[in-house]
Amino acid sequence: RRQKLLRPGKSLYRALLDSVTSSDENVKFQIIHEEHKVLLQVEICEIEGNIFRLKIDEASPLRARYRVPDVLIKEPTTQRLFISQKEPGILVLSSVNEDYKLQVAAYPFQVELQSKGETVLSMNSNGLLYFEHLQPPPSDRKPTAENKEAASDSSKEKQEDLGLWQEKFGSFLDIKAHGPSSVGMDFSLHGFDHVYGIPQHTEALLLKNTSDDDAYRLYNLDIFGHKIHDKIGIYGSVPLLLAHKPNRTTGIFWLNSSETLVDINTKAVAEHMLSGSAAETAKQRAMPLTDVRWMSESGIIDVFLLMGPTAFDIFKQFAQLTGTQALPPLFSLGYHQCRWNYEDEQDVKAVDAGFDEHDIPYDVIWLDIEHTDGKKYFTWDKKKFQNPRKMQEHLRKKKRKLVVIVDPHVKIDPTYTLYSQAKDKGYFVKDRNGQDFEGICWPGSSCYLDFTNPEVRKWYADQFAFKTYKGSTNILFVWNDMNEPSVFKGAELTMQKDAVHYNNWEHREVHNLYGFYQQMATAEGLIRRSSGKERPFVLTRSFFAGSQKYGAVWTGDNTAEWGYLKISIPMLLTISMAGISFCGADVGGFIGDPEPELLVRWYQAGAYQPFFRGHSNMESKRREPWLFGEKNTQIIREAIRERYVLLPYLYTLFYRAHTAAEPVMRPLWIEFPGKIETFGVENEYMLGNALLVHPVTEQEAKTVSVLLPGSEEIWYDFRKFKRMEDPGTLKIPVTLENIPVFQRGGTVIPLKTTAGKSTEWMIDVSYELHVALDTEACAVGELYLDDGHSFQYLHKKQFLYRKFTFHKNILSSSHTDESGQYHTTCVVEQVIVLGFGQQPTFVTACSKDGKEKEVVFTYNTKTSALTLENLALSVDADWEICIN
Ligand code: MIG
Repeated sequence: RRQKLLRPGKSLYRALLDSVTSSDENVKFQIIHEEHKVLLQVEICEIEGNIFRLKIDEASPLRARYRVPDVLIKEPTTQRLFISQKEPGILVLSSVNEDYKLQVAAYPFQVELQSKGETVLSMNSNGLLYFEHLQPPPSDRKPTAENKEAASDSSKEKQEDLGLWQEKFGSFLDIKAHGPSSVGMDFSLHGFDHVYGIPQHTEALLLKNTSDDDAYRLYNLDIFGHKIHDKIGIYGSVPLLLAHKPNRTTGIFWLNSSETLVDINTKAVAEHMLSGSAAETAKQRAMPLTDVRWMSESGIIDVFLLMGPTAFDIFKQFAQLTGTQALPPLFSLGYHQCRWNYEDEQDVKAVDAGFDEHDIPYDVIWLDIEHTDGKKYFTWDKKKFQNPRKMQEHLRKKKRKLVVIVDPHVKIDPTYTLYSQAKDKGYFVKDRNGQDFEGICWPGSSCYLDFTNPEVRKWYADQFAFKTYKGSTNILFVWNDMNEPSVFKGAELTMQKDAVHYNNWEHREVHNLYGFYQQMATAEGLIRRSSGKERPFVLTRSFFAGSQKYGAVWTGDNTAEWGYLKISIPMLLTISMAGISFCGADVGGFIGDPEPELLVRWYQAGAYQPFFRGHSNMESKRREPWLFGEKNTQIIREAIRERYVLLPYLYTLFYRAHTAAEPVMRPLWIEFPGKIETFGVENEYMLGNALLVHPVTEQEAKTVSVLLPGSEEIWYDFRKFKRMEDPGTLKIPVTLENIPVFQRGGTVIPLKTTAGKSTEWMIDVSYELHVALDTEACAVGELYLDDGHSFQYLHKKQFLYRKFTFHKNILSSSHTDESGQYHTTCVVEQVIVLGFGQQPTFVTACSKDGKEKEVVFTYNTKTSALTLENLALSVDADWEICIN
């Protein structure tokens, strides 16, 4: 509210260019506010890989202001910026290669960033730089004339209205011990009118213009039954915004973990073009411009400008700062069966058996909060789960896993060891009076572990040790819920902002980091219980920038309605673009009961999304896939089997996300950055670069409109292999059997020839390659393979990273990365070449040792698909198939 009083206009900040100093690390200078005369310190640096960082803090704050720790994976490597011009009123900084220039105008203070002469973005051009310097509390001030006035009744009211030192939310009082400390700034993105990112909201892919009181809010909250098409903050936030135009993508990463609002305003502005001859008058044309205004409750201004220039460069730049997606254990890419709750050991056994009975693959069964003894996490309800180890041994024999929930609130109960230990050690968040903060959650009165404290995280990680966590085994993995944190009866159902954390930081500073830290500690615990050998799996509801390093996220409590299925696509795309590839939405919709058709459609969509879990609320009817009649069971079975067959491709995509920061699930525009018609598409998406998926999200749909982008592309029906008519928007007939999926010409997709009961049952199943030819009759693709669960791929280079190339009628298999070695007896059994011009006369396969054999093939003249059979070519060897 205070920041909003500052309207666009001339900034009152002046840069004091005499104060400029420069070093290898950065360029620093001060700026002063013309009215209240407080000095701010500005620091600008260039980071290797086309990234610029701008920091603004008070030159001499009353006390240190919060700087977000632990999100950046390391101190970024800087490159020297040169002062290429310094005159009264202007300072120009150049990057080493002179590709980039930063123009700093002294008054009003503004910074403009140019790339090869093109202005990409400017800062404070609307004069919305806002920085509340810390002040002594009113009671400490000497009664000067000014303060006397401030103490007068009317202005005191005004101060309270604006919440400077305290604020009321209903019955909650937030006392701001350190007073007002809000920061903000505006950015203008030149030539851009498509902006994306800043999850998590139940909103469209393209960010919309905001109006007063309708900003995108980044504040992690547990909002049960949240609406769709809303900019309120839900469970997680990543303050990364992407802007795109045909020849460039740019990113703004606003590193601040306090409550943050983002205003967006896209408009057309007149651009003056000077024409060649002086005689001609200047012409005007309309240019798009997007203004983005960030406002945070506290902390400092610390912003990273990611200069791309491509979307994939942005993903790399963001990963360079915050890390890449952790490589998931293979089982976690299978199907997960969850419910609040699977009641007891018999229930677990019965559901597990149900999957076998109905011949549906699945990897993991989940236990929600009711499995515990009175919501005391790390314990078991002794009646319902008398022998959790035995239950896990049973699942282990079936080659399946168990995930249990572990929430961050701790029941106040002196007989509960977790509580009494944490209490003794002082590991809980405190209230403003220094007592342990108490809130209500599932167990009743609870305290909240202070995960911002590294010592608490270490201790927490140790709780996952097998000997400490009684009844746990190495097939048990973890789900962190309620970690916004959720506090029943708290303001907005979360922790008071004036609660106090480690090092005396108020909760308001760290709020959006709370879940990030819990998942970090949990993942560390799972790694440590295996002595560093095994990859963890941890699902979290709350997240922040960098959460990708610790596991998976899901979109929380969605509702079993068509609109929620539809919105899940842009929501997952937005989370994916923000670095978190391993994401999913509850299949079926958590709240309520989906009609069978909706459930079927949700399975079909989920099967082609990164994290694939069916889940349902306590009040919802049971929803195991076989409860909706034989026909629906059959269709769901088919959807899940398609997922399992596709796992080699999906796992390879995750390896790319892990090593090269490429999102697994991607909006069309990042694959077709020059095609404007793709920029707003959110009803279909790419899975990797090879598959285009168009979920059906309308009831009783008979057809869907599919955009197959790229005039020079060829697209194939993924199941029927036939080439689609020319690209463009096609009306595709659909039945309930499946959803439209297409393979892009020029790609090779590795698949398994058949699905098994779980991923572990499929280790030896042979492979099949789908080679889809482009206009040049070429294709390339990859396969990544390792043991699927350990860190040996990293420490011992035990992996296979293969490349398949189709060129001049020869399909060859070779190394992508020779440093990796992994032995497998698996073979490529079958190859299907899509879009093959004519019936071949003969086909031979030769291995590198010169052995040649003839290959059996069939050619379908209708679809132009050539199928090569009984190949038995080793996955880990080089070979060639020649088609004549
Ligand atoms: O609001 O643990 O989003 O997946 O089943 C209820 C019970 C608390 C919220 C999670 C949901 C989970 C449920 N939890």
